[in-house]
Amino acid sequence: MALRFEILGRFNRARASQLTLPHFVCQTPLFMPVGTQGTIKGLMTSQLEEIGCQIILGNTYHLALRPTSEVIDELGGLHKFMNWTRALLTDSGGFQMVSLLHLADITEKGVTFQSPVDGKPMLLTPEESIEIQNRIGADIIMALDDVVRTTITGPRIEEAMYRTLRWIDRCIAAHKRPNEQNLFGIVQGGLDPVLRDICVKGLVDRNLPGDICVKGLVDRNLPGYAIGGLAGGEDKDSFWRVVAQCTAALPEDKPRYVMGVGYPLDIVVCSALGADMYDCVYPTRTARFGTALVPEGVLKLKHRTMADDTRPIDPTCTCMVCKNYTRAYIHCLVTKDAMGSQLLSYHNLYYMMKLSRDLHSAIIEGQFPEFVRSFLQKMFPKGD
Ligand code: PRF
Ligand code: ZN
Repeated sequence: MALRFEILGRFNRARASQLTLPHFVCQTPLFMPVGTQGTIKGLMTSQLEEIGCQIILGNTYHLALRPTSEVIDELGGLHKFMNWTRALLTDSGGFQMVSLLHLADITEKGVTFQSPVDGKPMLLTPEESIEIQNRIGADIIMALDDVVRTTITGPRIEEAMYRTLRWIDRCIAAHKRPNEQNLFGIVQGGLDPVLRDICVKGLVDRNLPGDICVKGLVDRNLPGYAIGGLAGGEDKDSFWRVVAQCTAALPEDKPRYVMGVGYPLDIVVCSALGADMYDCVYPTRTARFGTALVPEGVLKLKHRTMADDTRPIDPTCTCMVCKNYTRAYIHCLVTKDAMGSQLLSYHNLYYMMKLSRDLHSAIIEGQFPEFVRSFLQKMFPKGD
């Protein structure tokens, strides 16, 4: 196994851990910024280090189209290609195809889609997704899963959950680098507690191939688990209920990753429920639309009241942007110059990394309830 997961502190169900990956030692709870094309839009890797990013995401689907996994492999892997020495995680590609290309079609073989490059039909199988991810070389790779919207109902949800379980076996069999890369399984099952339960149990039963497994002595289970299929428009109550159910059923000694979650409030709640890792385009995407994340919620830099505001984005923030620039300056740049979204992305990721660090230390220091109370108080001062 290419991972060590040590729990350093707990508060009820919340955990703070040290996650040792081949390229970096990470502290959880942890937000992972998303870089689709081998970059976090607008930021250099040296800035990501400065911000405190520990692990970032790449997408198999985007990287496989351009520059292609063969090119990345030839150039020495994604770490070298993008000049990033810390940890990387790649998503398997199916979710991106289904969410971006509505033409994607899922069969038992895999996900079929029309290539955006030349319009030809292409098929991504579980084996191919893993082969590509083995070539890209990230520290954590994700199983190909069958993702359906949580807002649909009917037999399709059950079909997708069982298919995800069948595909994990094909992913495990195809994985050629289990000592260098960690394959995470993904829990599906929509909002149905029975389906979620079957999926968690099914994944926990899966073993990586290896030497004779003496029960209790050699751990051949998957190195980590993700909770998928959420953050797609379901109500918060259902979302938190599924996360609570899955975290309660997943093994204590493995990292738990809630996919596609990136609102600060959701990260705080999911961490209280025992989740450890998160990813989302939200902080960087919202930055490109002129929105900054602040303890009170969000600050819209496009708003005309910003035009002569000489304060930093967040007077309590210690980031490079808040130390050096005014709201008035960013207001002036936003939508007119790329520098506007770069400065906002920098601040927003700094905010997410500080939130991760604060959660980690609050749990370790036994101050988690106080931290949550103060976080909620700032975000909802009227108590609503
Ligand atoms: N599966 C995969 N990637 C994902 C998700 C998922 O369910 C989500 C949740 N909607 C975000 N990214 N493979
Ligand atoms: Zn700042």
